[in-house]
Amino acid sequence: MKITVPAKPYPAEIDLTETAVVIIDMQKDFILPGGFGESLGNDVALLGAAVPPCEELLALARANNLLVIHTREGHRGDLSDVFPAKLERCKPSCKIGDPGPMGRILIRGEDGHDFVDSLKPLANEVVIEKPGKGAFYSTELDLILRRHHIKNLLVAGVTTEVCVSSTIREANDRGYNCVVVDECCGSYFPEFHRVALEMVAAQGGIFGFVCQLTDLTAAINKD
Ligand code: TIU
Repeated sequence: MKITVPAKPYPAEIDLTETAVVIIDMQKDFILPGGFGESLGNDVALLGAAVPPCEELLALARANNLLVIHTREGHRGDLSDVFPAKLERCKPSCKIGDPGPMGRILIRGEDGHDFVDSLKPLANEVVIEKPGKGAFYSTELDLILRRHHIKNLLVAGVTTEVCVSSTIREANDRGYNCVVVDECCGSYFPEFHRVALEMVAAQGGIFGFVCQLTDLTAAINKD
């Protein structure tokens, strides 16, 4: 089913049968106090605003049988997949692997590494465990998308200028058509959110499209 979504820099025409929803890193470690995001000195409350729109997007995707991909940033318990630069840089108050109120920071299997309660995947949805910022780096994401003949990505998650932007750029170079859903993304820096999305849509859509959730919902529910 082809739909036309009002978007920047111009309406995005996408075939829903070739479209996946990719929700980036909606993990407690970034969104709740006591996790990785807070250890970097951020006010994590700023990301909470993206949760209800992501819930809506997830419901929309499930109602329309779209492929849903959830990604999680995190590492092995022995830290064998973390480069020293990532461990040391940012001078965090707690390092990756240190104990925190939600378990060891950014370690797979710990509570903080898991998704926030309202955005947990269903059994039939894909979870991509990623060691980097971009969701294609060192993961099976490209393989899974190609296996499902996906050409378009509806992109959501946190943070807009870090993992969301890295993923969009990686996706763009691999030939995917990204439509970023504005309210479904969030940043510790509202200005960075705005500018990161402007960068996506600038120059005629150099990295993709940016749409509003209400417009996407209306376009999908039109038929
Ligand atoms: N620090 C920050 O803004 N983000 C990250 O470290 N990871 C993600 O964006 N997921």
